[in-house]
Amino acid sequence: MGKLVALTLLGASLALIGERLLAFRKIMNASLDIEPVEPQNCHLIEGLEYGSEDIDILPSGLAFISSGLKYPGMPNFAPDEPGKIFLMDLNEQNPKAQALKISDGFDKESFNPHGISIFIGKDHTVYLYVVNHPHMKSTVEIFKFEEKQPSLIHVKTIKHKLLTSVNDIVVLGLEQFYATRDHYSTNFFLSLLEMLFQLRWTHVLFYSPTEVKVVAKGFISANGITVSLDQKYVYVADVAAKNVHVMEKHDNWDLTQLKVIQLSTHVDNLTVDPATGDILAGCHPNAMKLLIYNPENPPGSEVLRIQNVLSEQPRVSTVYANNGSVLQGTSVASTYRGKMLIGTVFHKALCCEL
Ligand SMILES: [Ca+2]
Ligand SMILES: [Ca+2]
Repeated sequence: MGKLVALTLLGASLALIGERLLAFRKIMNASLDIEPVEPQNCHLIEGLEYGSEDIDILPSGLAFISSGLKYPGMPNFAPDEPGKIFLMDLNEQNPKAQALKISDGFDKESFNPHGISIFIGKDHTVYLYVVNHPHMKSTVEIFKFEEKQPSLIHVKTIKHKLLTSVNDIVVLGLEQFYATRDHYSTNFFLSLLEMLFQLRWTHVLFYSPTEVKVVAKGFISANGITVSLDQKYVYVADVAAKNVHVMEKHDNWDLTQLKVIQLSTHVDNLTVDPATGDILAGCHPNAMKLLIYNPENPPGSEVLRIQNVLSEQPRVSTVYANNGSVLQGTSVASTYRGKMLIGTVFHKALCCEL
């Protein structure tokens, strides 16, 4: 009798896992064809061969790019190379990417940069905040940007027990930021189960030296985060739920959800077009191909523009789409004066005219 029960339970578990795997393939858009969309004059950026996961651009047109992310389950073609931050001047006719020198006293060997966010101080000092995963932990590194001899001076490492599995940040004060957590479990296989069963266990955190708190919950995998031009609204991408949450920011830093913009693609990092306030979303149209990487059939790329974010019916349009023949695994797109810089998790970066 015991064996019968065990067999029944085993059969039921296998059936459940089988059903979940089929559902998961569907959720991950495993067999999706991509209609190409290409703006004018796109060219690949030299020097950014191993990813350009997140991009943030100064009002002057200088772009910071995080490169070389090592992330469990994702391909990485330079596993022994430390990550870097690159700089590009988008005012140049043919902008090139240059790796920024980082000051001594910071462990560059274990640098594993992920989401980034610029903060400009009252005295116009430029700071770059970087989500770092040294030895697969999560910290937030604060760097001061020296423009004359372009370099990053390491200012501080922020660690906190709640700063776990951090994906992206948006900085709104000298040491005040929102951070997304992309997995609840720190074990890779358990975190895959979270995705498989679509568990809404991740959140957005507010960090300051005096207060650290969860300000929004219920995401399957909270990923990119950014703020509206007037800093009244915070936009959060849930990569596994394929949507963007529009949240209202309150004086005590709490967030309340205004709406969810449902998409049909896996949304990674978000930026805001400084000219229009539109959201630009770097997306993974067929995320299954990211997890099971095959160079013969690589993951594609997609960039969406979301206009009239606060209106009843925001307008969503595709500004870039490629099946992976040019660009694989888009994670971000950021604009400056008619130029769009598109970054990827582990592949190259592309600059296009809009
Ligand atoms: Ca970011
Ligand atoms: Ca991300």
